[in-house]
Amino acid sequence: MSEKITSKQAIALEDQYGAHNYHPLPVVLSRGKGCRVWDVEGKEYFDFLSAYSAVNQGHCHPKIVGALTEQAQKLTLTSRAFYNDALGVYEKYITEYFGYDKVLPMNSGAEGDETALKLCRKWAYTKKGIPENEAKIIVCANNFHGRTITIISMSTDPDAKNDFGPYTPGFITIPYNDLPALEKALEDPNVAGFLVEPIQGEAGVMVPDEGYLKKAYELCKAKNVLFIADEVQTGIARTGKLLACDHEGVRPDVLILGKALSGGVYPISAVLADDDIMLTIKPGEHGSTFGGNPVAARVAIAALEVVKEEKLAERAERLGKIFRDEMSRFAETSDMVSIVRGKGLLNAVVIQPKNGKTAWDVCLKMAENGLLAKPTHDHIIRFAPPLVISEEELKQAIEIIQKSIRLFE
Ligand code: IF1
Repeated sequence: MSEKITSKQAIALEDQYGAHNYHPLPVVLSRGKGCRVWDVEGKEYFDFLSAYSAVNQGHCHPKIVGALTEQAQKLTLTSRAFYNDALGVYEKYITEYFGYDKVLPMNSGAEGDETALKLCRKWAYTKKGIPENEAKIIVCANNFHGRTITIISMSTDPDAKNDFGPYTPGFITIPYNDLPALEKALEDPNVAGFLVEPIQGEAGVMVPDEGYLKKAYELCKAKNVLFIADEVQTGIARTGKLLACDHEGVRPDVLILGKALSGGVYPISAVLADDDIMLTIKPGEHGSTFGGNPVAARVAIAALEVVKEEKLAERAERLGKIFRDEMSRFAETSDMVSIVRGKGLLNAVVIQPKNGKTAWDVCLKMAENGLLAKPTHDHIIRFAPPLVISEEELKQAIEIIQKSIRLFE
């Protein structure tokens, strides 16, 4: 039964019956199409969050939703105790698409990261010869890889981490975008992997120096250490290439994907690697009830096809330049916007509080004016529209952003 409720009622229900682990903008959405969403009162917005880059292909893409509904009427879940007629087709498709021998299907991004960590440890003991329980994985300060106990054990964010201990050992934290620190950490012979976001999303869209990923990859190779890329947020055309690592011609040893792998219609994640790594995990050693289910398989194929058919990487590259150009020009005459940065259509604007007004107030004002975005770390606003946005729509959206900021100046 879907009774019609007002925004006020919907917010009150979530507040009373839902855990208070989020603080959303006071907007209640009930419909989406392409780069736009509508609230329950019918007000229209540009969506500049894209569900944290899960709806790169646009809301409710007909081809992806079609794949979902068609498969959902035939067979939804078998578990991996049996074969199904969609999984192998998907596995062939995605491994050829990204150029790896094998894929391991999971559901959430966090599960993808967990899978990659387990895979790295398994490889460390069975291939690299690291003594049992001694393997270490290098991670970066200000990372975001999800919410599980092990993942928050790698975190340096007190909100994500505090009061959730004890933590999983086995991680070495180094600063992001710091090659000497990586080189030094790699001197430890028990290091098995280096886990990195090609652009740090939650940290505020931190783009590393040009050449960082390539050099980091080479340093890892020289020490027989796995280069593990978390492309859950940066992957699948968001940054102007299929993968953010493609900007530097780096092919990760282990690749983690999530979010847009389903175009936002279903939780789907995947870990890709070649046989010498992936086949270290044997039957019974890892898995998931839902991972690799037939609906996910059909949805992911459709979502990846859309990325190619609609040339979303090229669009993100071209439109991202327009966004940064326009916003950088605006920043020259604005006291509130200090920095504009990003790649493709993953961008952020750093806001200097003005007259007590912060990034949160700017986001509220933008919502009022018909554009949704979310602040991160009080002073940064991430701008990441669905990649199907047109140039004309992007320009309209930029106007809303600039007009909203001007109102505080
Ligand atoms: C939340 C940010 C985005 C991710 C990377 C793994 C995961 C994520 C690089 C885990 C998830 C999300 C989750 C969301 C907020 C969020 C986020 F603000 F924290 F940084 F996207 F921008 N690796 N990122 O970014 O994927 O298990 O959630 O499917 O509310 O926690 P998941």
